[in-house]
Formats: sequence, C-alpha cells, structure tokens
Amino acid sequence: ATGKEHWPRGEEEVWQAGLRGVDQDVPSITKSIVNHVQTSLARQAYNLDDLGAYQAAALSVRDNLLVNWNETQLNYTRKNPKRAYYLSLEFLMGRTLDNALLNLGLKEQYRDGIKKLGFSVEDILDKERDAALGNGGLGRLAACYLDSGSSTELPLWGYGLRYKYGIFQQLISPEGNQLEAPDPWLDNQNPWELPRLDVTYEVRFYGHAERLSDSRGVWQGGQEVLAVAYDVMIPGYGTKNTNNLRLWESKPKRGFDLNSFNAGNYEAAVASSNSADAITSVLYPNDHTSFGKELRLKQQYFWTAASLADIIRRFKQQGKPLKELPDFVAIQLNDTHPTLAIPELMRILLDEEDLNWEQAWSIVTNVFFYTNHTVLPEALEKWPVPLIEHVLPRHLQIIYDINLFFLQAVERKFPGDRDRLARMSLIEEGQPKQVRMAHLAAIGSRKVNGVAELHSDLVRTTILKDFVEFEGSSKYSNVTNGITPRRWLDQCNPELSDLITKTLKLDKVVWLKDLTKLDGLLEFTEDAAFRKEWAAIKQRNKERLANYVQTTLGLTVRTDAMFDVQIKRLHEYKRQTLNILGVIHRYLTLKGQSPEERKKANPRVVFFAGKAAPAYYIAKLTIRLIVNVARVINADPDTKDYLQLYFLPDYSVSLAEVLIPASDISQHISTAGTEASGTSNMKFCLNGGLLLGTVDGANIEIAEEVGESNVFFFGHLTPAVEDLRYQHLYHPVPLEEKCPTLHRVLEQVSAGLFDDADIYEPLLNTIRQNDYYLLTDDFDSYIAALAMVDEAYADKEEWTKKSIRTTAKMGKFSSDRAILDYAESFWNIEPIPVTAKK
Ligand code: B1H
Repeated sequence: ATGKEHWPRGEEEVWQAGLRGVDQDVPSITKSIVNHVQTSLARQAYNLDDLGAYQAAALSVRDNLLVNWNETQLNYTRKNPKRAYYLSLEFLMGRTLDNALLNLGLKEQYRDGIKKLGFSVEDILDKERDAALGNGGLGRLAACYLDSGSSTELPLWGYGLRYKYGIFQQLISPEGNQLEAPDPWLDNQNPWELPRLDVTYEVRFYGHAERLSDSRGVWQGGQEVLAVAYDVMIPGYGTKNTNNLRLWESKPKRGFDLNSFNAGNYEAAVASSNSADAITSVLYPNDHTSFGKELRLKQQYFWTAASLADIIRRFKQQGKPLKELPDFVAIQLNDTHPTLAIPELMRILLDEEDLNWEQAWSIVTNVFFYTNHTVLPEALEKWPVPLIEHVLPRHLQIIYDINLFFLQAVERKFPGDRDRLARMSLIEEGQPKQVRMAHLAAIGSRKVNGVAELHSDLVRTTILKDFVEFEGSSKYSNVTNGITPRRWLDQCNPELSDLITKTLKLDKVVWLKDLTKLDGLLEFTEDAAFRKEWAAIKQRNKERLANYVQTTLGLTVRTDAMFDVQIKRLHEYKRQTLNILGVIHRYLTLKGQSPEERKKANPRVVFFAGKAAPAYYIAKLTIRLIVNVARVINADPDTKDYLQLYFLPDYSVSLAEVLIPASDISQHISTAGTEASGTSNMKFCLNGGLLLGTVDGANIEIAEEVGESNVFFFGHLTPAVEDLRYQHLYHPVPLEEKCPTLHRVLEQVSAGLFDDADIYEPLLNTIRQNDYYLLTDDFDSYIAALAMVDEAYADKEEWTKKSIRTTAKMGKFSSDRAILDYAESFWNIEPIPVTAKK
C-alpha cells in the first residue's frame, strides 16, 4: 500500500508539509504577528497602534487554536463518541486573548515577542473588548463549563446566539442614575469567531398547523428565517483539545423579499428583512424576570431549532437509526430558556421522521437534562398560550399532547386528586392561560438538577415537589456549581498563582487541573515567611485596583484599609440595600464619635459594582443611593480616613478580574433560600478573600470546606423565612420598636442627608412595608457580623492564616469537578483526548 488511498487528493507529502502546525518559538511568533499586520490587517509597522497590535497578536494566536480545533474535531469524527451539548442563551465569555495564551502555554513566548516588536503585552490585552453575551452568574457559569469541558477533554459543544449587542454598557449620571448605552462589541471585528456561511438552517415562525393523525401533524406557511453558524474556539488548558461554541446569527432568507419588491411594496420587503435580523440583535438584560415578549420567544425557538437541526444532521451522518440518538447525544438545558427544544424534537421525530408517539417521547426523555437556576417565582418562565399558538402553532399542539398523556399518568397514580392535576399541569389556568416551562423541562428530561445542595433541596421540596412525588427522587439531583481556576486564579492573580506553584512544588498544570491539590497549602499557614509573601501579594492586588480606579475614574483610593466588595447584579433579593444601609450606619456611628474614639476604627474601603435591569426601578434607586452616599462620605473630613465608598460603573468580567484578587472580604448576603448558588463567592475565596454572608446557596458548602471559623455568617435561616414574611403581613411591628438602629438610618436618608429628601421613599418603603427580603429581621445580626470582621482584621497574622486556609480548601469548587460530575452521572460521556499531549 502506498498510503495514498487514504489521502483525499493530490500528493500527501505536499499536504503534510503544509499541515505541520504552527511553530511556537519566539522568532516564529514575531514573524507570524508581522505577517498578520502586513496581510490580514493590511497595515504597516510605522502606524501600528495598540489596537492593531492586539488584532495581529490575536490572529496569530488564533492560528494555533485553529490547528488544535481541527485536530480535535477530526478526532471526534473518527472516534464517534457520545457527545454532550450545552444549550445556553447566555455565554459571558469576557476577553479571550490572555486566556488562550495561558491555556496554550504560550504567554511567555508572546510576552517576549510582543516586547521585541515594541509593544507591551499588558497594554495589548487591555485593547480587547469583553464578549458580554450574558447577564450574570448563569451566563458566566456556561463560560466556565466550556473551559472545563475542553480542559477535561470532553466532547462538549456549546450552542448559543450571536447577539450583535451584548449586555448594555452602564453609565452613571451626575445625579447617580443608571443610564444604558448599547454594547457594539463586534465593531472592531472579532478575531475569535469563524463565520460558517455554509452551515445554515431555515427556521419557521407563524403559519398554520394541521393534525394528520393522533400524533402526526404538518406546519406550513408563515415566515422563514435563516440561521447562520459562527464558531468560537474553546481551548483546553494543558491539552490540545479545543471544543466549539456555535453561535447562531439570524438573517432574512432571501435578503430581500423579491415578491414584495415586484408588487411595488418596498417598505414591506425591507420590514420583513429587518424583522429577521432583529432576532439575534440584542441580549435581553433582565436577570430573574420573565417578561413574555414575542421577540424573546422567537430568540428561544430560533436558537433551539437551529441547534437541534445541527445536532441531528451530525448524528445522521453516522447512518444510525434515530432510536439510538440517546446513545450518542446528551443535551443540557441551561435553565428553561431552551425548553422549546423538547416539543421541537418531538415535532421532528413525529412529523419529519415518522416515529410514533412512544418512540419519540422515549428518545426525547433520554436526550435532555434540565438545570434549574432559581426558585424565585418572578423568574420562572411562563409563556401565554395565545402567543405560542401564534408564533409556533404546531408546538402548541404537541405541548397539549404531552400534557394530556402526562396528566393521564398522574391520574392513574393519584386517582381523583384534582388539585394535584391542576398544580402539575403544563398549562396554568388564567387570563390568558400560560405554559409552565419548568414543568415541561422537568417531565421532558432524563435528570433535573439544582446548582447547590440547599437549592436542589428547595427545588425538590417546593417548586417541583409534586414531580418528585410522582416520578421518584432519583431523577432530581444536585450538581454544585464551579468556576474555572484558570481564569479565576492563574489569569487574574498571576502572582498568587506563582506563589502557589512555588510552594506546592508542583507544575502549575498539575494543581490547576486537580484543584484539591491546593490543600497542600495548609501546612504553610504557620510559616511566617510564607504568610508575609501571601499578604504582600494581596496588598499589590489592592494597589492594582486602586490604580485602575485612579486611571479610569480619577479617584484616589487608599490601599492601607480593608477592601470590602459586593459585586453582582442589582436585585432586591441580593440585598445591596442591606449593605449600603450598613455603610450609612457605620458613617453615622463614626460621626457620633470623638476624633480620639474614631482612631480605634478599622479603616474600610467599600466597593460596589453591578448592573440593574433597565426597567427595575427599585434596583436603580439603590444604585442612586450608593452613588450619593459615596459622594457625601468621601467628602467628609471627619470620616474619610476611616470609611470610603465607591460604586464602580459598568461591571464586567474584566472588571471582576481586577476586583476579586484585591478583596479582603466580600459580601454574599441574599435572604436565606433566594440565591441558588452564587459563583463569585467561590472566586473571592479562591483568591484568599474571606466571605461575609448568609446561610444560603453555595456559601454553605464553602463554609463546610473551609470551616465555620473562617467565614462570617449572619442572618435567619431558610426555614424561618416563610414564617417571618407571614409575621410582616399579619403582625407587623413598627420599625422603631423592631429595629431602632435601622430606623435611625432610614430617618437620616428620608431627611435628605445624601440627596433630595423623599427621593428614596419608594426604596425605603419596601423595607418599612412588606420587607419581603427581611432586612428588618437581619439588620442587627448583619451589623454584629461586620463588627466581628473588624475585630478579626485587627489581627493581621491571624487574618492571613484564614485567607490561606480559605484558598487551600477551595478544591471542590473547580468547574472541572462540576463538569465531570455532569459527564459521569448524567451524560455518560468520556474524555476523548487528541493523541499528542503538549
Ligand atoms: C441565575 C438566572 C437567570 N438564576 C433568568 N437564574 C434570566 C434567570 O434573562 N433571564 O430571563 C437570566 C438569568 N440566573 C443564577 O445562576 C443564580 O441566581 C445564581 O445563584 C447561580 O449561581 C447562577 C448559576 O447557577
């Protein structure tokens, strides 16, 4: 044999010579960058700025990713393993260049090469815009899981939407109001995506559906829109495995509707092409609220239909019968946003593939897996029946059929229990009737999970209790969230990463891939020299943050104080209001003290950052309050040595990477039972920041790992919450009696100490009236916990020990652990390494 029969065409040696891969020594790197400047960018050395240098460096790094990506995909095609797909409407990726350099192990080579070309790698990295295709934790979790999927060599792809505009840019007006500006993140071109103009699918909306038999139907007419694939390479750490994130862009099917043009209806033709483009135009910025907007429903269907068509086309290339789909495909539904995939797969199997109902339903319920991310009632998705009927008439029929068979089965198990049927139905009665997406996701999936132990318990005992009783508890499980230690330690805190590597005497690839190795730091808590290095790194990270605030906002932050950080979406349940009222309490206390007394205070710098949904009035008022309290406090000569306050605008992944390593203490203070998990809590602790929090979400598991003596807990526990809310409604106690300290704080705000009097009344009234989030119940214990933090911080050596112990015990919270748990317990997929390891 010549070997030539395996070669598609031409001379193999000629091909192989070109396929050698990319050379990674410094001279080859600089050559490649210059080459991209000259050809890809068509620019010249003498007028190259930092942005151009970033683009050329990115294109050169991209060449490496492409080679690995191709090898990985070819390897999957050859080996044909079962694959998993992560369907998420949000992927909050942040920047890519630094992460790619670190995952490829090329950071130092590029640093040298870029320096030789007269640029600094840090300046260049700073030119990249964040890919901010997400709201908060849910979207960032999806990004961490992709990093871990590639790093653990799993055949895992992501599917999402290529929004033209990511999460809005937040501006703060001089009065302290949040303003929203669009985020045109693609304006400078995006070197990290590959348009796949040949990978397209047609997606139908509207039209009419007919039943052909009991289970089959046809759906015709309406509007067809084109989905175009854009592929984003996801490099693994310390491996060549590079997975794919496929994002769909919508475009009009024929560009312009020629019939309308010919009929002289120019405006209608342009309008229809506009409406197709609109589908992937903008990310919805509402965290934790379901609005029932038609365009959002169209986004959800457009994305699930294109993704399923793509998955099924790939499966069919193997020539296997569809009943084997669950042996080759697992699809994880990131919250209920992609739940339409369930009736869509039924439609494909029934109407296009001619399977009967039982065959189709058995395939569906073995392919899908559903993760719930919240039990807050306002976040549980419900779609009006008339809207689904209008946009997706065939899917409504299928949903009704699923419901019929489901309720018949419930009736057999619990005969005559009408209330139970009404509670469990996919359809909520009302004006209009609504489809309960969490119910559909639960019954259409093989497994259902929450994102931390407490949250998964709440899913089982509250929102899906009836389903556990009906289907048994083994289907309803937990996978505690995780974070990638590559971005959230090695990349954002390089000095700490180096110290850990040096101390553990391990190659950093080893501990970054088995984070439980951090445990080895414990024995160094008693080593004074090590503690000194540890504390010095924290100090330099605080200076790095202060420097950022100085250059971006022109404000001078003192770095010899404790840094106290709360950064997350603004929401009443997260209780930023509790924090700012605590700050005001501290301010009033300091004001009431003599200069001598004040000198005993622990100096504190408090940072807030986070966006409010544009229509969330109370959350925006909270921002305004923070900004105005900051203005007053920072200008007060009596207190400014002891208390400073900053609201950093336009929170993003990149800003988090500067804030998190600089924090001494961070706040995770949601009302017990409301924060499903939280993931920034894990990031702060991984970077040696201590945690001040409620007994909620993953805080509980963090405390289990690091020990309760190393965290600061306060507040009522979950089982008490319902009863306290009942008390508020039926036995209210006036605030001046119930919590005089808080009453005094509210009085000062009302009186106009920080802003016009009365501005904050709607916000304060949420506390004075229902107080649904229990600020009046938790305020005193919160203030007590803050005092314990001050006391603990006074003993710097002991504080540093706590900090080391915290980092050392964070191994559990690597997203590698989480993704391997999904792979083993749910998806039944295995690592498929690309043979040659680096
Ligand atoms: C989380 C959301 C969310 N839970 C609706 N739910 C959205 C719901 O645009 N929407 O309609 C967007 C987001 N996000 C968060 O998920 C939880 O609050 C966190 O506690 C958790 O850590 C995170 C990841 O599981």
